[in-house]
Amino acid sequence: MQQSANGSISPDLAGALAQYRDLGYGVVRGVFGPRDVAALTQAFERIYAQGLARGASYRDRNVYFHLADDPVLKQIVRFVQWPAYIDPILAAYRTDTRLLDIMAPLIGRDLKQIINQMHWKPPGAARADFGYHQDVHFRRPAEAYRDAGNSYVQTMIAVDPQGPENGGLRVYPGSHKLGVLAFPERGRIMDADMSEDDLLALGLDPGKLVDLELAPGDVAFWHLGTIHGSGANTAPIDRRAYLNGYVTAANCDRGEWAWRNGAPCALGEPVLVHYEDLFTRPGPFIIDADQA
Ligand SMILES: O=C(O)CCC(=O)C(=O)O
Repeated sequence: MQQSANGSISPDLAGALAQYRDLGYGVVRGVFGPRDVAALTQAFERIYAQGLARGASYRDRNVYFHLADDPVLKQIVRFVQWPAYIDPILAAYRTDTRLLDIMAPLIGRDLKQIINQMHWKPPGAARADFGYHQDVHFRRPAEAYRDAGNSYVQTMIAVDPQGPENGGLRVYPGSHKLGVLAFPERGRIMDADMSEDDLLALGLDPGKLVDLELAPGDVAFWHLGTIHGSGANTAPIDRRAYLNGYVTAANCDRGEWAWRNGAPCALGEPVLVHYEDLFTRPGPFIIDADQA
């Protein structure tokens, strides 16, 4: 528990918040306990099985399953966007007070949610990298995200232990102060390997990169401008992570409400987040492998 009953901030959380402001990322240890991790693990297993059973990428309004043909494992579910619409356990964690306790000192207590995403890197998957990037490039249309640098924070709950061996997150400390960088064009970040050449092309020193070592239940969080990526899973365990990104509601025209004045908001009929055709082509529909 990071905050005391009177709302004061624990030294651990204070340290992580200070590091976020200084270096663009923070980690709070043990935010979620073994029961939470067990519930999340089961949810990941449920949703993964649903994805594989469909056999192809799939959309139903904001819910999107992304399957990939892996050269080694044949077919994997790489990520699912907005599973909280279809799974009450995942819905409960997106508005968990323990996440609000980390967000509130940074972006307030009236928050919308822009990202709700599950990531898997099954052991042995040959293609599971996320190339280096800054999330700011994906907050589109830009005019819908006002004062983005001060208003938006991405969070990630570790479900499995994670580090460089199983494709954990690697960050470039201080990069949130470098502005919006022109990364070399290499297609979608989920199709690009985590190449240090991208950093060299920007005049940055790959020697400064830091691997985040997380235990199940730890929460990492980072700034919209923080350069990060993640590599292959060469370990015998999965690397599963539950990502939720929040924004100060007054500064964003998109997203689902997460908390109003600190009170959790349930999901209802989907609103516009990323899927531009939500109202004209809601689905459900299968997406061919070459279009996914
Ligand atoms: O799961 C990962 O390692 C990738 C996370 C990421 O890059 C992102 O959410 O922007």
